[in-house]
Amino acid sequence: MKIERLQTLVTCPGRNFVTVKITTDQGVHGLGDATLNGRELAVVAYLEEHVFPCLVGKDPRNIEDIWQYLYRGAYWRRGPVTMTAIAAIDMALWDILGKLAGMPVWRLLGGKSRAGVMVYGHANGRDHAEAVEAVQQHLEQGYKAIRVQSGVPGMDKVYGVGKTRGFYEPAQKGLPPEEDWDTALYLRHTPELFRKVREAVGPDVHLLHDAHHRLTPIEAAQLCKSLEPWRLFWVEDATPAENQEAFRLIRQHSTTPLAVGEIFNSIWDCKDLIQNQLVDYIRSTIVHAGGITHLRRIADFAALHQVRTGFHGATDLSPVTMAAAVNFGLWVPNFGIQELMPHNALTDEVFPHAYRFEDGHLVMDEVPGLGVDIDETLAAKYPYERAYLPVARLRDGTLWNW
Ligand code: CS2
Ligand code: MG
Repeated sequence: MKIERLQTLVTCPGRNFVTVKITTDQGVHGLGDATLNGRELAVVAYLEEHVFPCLVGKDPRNIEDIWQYLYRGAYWRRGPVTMTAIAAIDMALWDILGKLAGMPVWRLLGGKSRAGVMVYGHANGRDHAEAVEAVQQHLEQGYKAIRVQSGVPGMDKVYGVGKTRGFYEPAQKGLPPEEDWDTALYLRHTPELFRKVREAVGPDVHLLHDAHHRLTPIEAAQLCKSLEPWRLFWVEDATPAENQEAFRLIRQHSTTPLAVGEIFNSIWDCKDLIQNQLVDYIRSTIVHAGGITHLRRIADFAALHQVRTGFHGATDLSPVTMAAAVNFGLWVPNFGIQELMPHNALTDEVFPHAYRFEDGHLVMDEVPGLGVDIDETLAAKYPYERAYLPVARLRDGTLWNW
């Protein structure tokens, strides 16, 4: 059996997605997500110009060898573009293998460890009252875990709060929008948000929050300590993680659980965080961290240190990644939680899939492969439109972490 054709399918049903389609000489095809929000065409070029020519004729069942070939063979290792490209190929090969075996990928990985994958939804509001209301709406929809973000008086835009109620898509067409950030205001108002939410929902609902890389280590320690009375499930991206050691300072001041990793692209980005117990959940995703093959290594390493998975699941990860994440989440023994920002209806139409939301979890029918496909005719109706994530500046104009 040989790889006969490799394609990138770029579509924009409300936001850009890049999908790899690999077809074998026996007509079996597999899909992989190659979407890197704001840098989509860099991955397309990496795949089409440098990866695809090397893979034609290879046996698609040799997933590990192809992974090593793309990782070591490039000479230049790691980075979001490279590891997203490798991830897309890897996902597509697992999809093909499942179809050949007549099994879902979760069964190839080792079968089900749970019936469904607990997810957390995004409740956000322009002020605390709207945020509390959004949390209650998510409870009515059946969510057991809810991320809560709100506006901050004195700041016109804050991460995680959409212009319109509910749906929040950070990438915007045109050049990167610029947003202000004021850490002091955020630190002053966030504990009060969670006092109100906890008061409204009681002790049993899992509440999460994303600080989105905005704080210095000591500011992150202050935030996490101030949130302890409201017993969060986690605070995410409390401080930028290039310096993994920075999390030790947070740990010295707070027992609020920590999650990090959605922008990581290899085990090397999180090795020290995991082995030193500096985090509780690892958020690296299948689409940005080298695919199922590499995420399996990260998850197994994390399991040795009682760190659990908490994979990223924003709208800029396509239903192909979400299908792979549900397969992975059904199997992985040290599962923690899966993020779910539902895609818009058109995206779900472009990418028909077998996972569905049920009682706060994602469940999946037993279908061969990843359980997702792409309607190429419909996808072609929505061409790529350049879009960027915003940038943030402090009040004095300093370029900061968005
Ligand atoms: C966020 C993401 O979902 C999250 O936790 O951090 O929405 C992130 O801002 C986007 O995925 C960036 O593309
Ligand atoms: Mg995040």
